Amino acid sequence: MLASPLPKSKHSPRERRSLSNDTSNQRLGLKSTAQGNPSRPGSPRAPKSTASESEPRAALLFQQIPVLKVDNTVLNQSTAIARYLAREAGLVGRNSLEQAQADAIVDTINDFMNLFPWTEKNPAVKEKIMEDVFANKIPLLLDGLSKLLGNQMWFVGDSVTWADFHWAVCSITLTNLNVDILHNYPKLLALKERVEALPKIAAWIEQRPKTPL
Ligand SMILES: N[C@@H](CCC(=O)N[C@@H](CS)C(=O)NCC(=O)O)C(=O)O
Repeated sequence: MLASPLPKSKHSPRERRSLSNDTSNQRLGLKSTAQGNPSRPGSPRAPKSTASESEPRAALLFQQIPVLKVDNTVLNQSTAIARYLAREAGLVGRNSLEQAQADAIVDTINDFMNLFPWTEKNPAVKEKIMEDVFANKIPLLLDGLSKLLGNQMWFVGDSVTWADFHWAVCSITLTNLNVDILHNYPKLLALKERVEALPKIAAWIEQRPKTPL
């Protein structure tokens, strides 16, 4: 991924990186979810990406981050990037329905995360919206996700998908904003911890650059 001197992201670089690294089931020590493994010729097992901390904003087609360079192709839109990486890694779901279920979870989480006033400049307005989102909106998300998960290990089917990864990442943002927010959702907390305990994810968390975000 490219980093550029733009305003702070709603997801930290570390969180975004956690979506885009070491995601294949094989590399995670899990059985493959069959769909999306790049067995076709010319399709890289893991996308080659190049990054530059000093890439100028003007070089970005839409002047937004994140972007992912795969060879000579530049992909924008974080969800499209995450879905591409998940597809390459076999983490999108075993069949078309599972893939739609995973997509729906990611889109739902994004809908709620987008309610936060990430770019609001006025502190008083920002605080008021934050309070409203935490009081009236986030409980809907957490209740729904908790019911959806039930007693399953993973959100979709019987193996991890990028929907679980997305939850693990976004739940960090939520708890950074409100440390108590998951206290009443032990199953969702346990899911986040399950993702973070996957051997390759745990290894990456250990070795990744330590940043303030
Ligand atoms: N829907 C896009 C949103 C991208 C976006 O808003 N990026 C922000 C940082 S989180 C940005 O680059 N803002 C700079 C600007 O718009 O000037 C995505 O998910 O990638």
